[in-house]
Amino acid sequence: TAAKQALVVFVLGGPGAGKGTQCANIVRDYGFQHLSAGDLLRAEQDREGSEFGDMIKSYIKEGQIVPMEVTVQLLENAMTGAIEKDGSRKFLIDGFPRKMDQAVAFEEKVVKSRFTLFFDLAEADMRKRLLKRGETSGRSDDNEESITKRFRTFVETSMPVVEWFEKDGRVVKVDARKSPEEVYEGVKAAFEKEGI
Ligand code: UP5
Ligand code: MG
Repeated sequence: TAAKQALVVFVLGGPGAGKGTQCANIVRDYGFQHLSAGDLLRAEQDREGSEFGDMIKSYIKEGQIVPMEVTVQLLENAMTGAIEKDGSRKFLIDGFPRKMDQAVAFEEKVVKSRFTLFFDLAEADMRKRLLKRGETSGRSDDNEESITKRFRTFVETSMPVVEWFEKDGRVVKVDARKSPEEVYEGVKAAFEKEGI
């Protein structure tokens, strides 16, 4: 597919680590397209006539990873759409891959990522951010019970993906504890290190 020629950076980190917030900065300054797997799944969940709506809804509330066929297809469609529409070739893929099978399938079927930008933050801080956002976000998974489940999935299922990329020398970690502006300084340093 056309996506084979794309430059892909995976953006990972625990729930609420600040992936979406920092992706907006990168889009503004580096001309990347931002594709959030979670946003694509939430849009598919709400799309009239989707055969996956109910399934996605329950996976998200339970903090589980939606079967990869669905997510990989949504991402591939979004990439090809953007490439056809305006010739985009640089993509930030936010919140994906978060399970080993997705990582392997995407890199085999779609394109190999250049590197993974990883936002490092302690669970207590992530929880605080998510509960605060939950006051207004309307997200079905921004509540104590779902947050706890999301953390468990992150540790058990998603961290192994990061460790696997790390063994391959393709992870750059950014300290996500400070203010958004300070965290972004770390992001810029990471992009510089990667020659982007
Ligand atoms: N905030 C941000 N930066 C801050 C800072 N430096 N200091 C203080 N506050 C900061 O930020 C979270 C909140 O913190 C915001 O209120 C922000 O203002 C503040 P945000 O940038 O939104 O963090 P992010 O890491 O994007 O958090 P998000 O909740 O989106 O992460 P998740 O990874 O949990 O959510 P996602 O949407 O990626 O996935 C949701 C669910 O979809 C998953 O649990 C799963 O069920 C499903 N999913 C799949 O099944 N498969 C996939 O491949 C992907 C998702
Ligand atoms: Mg997000």
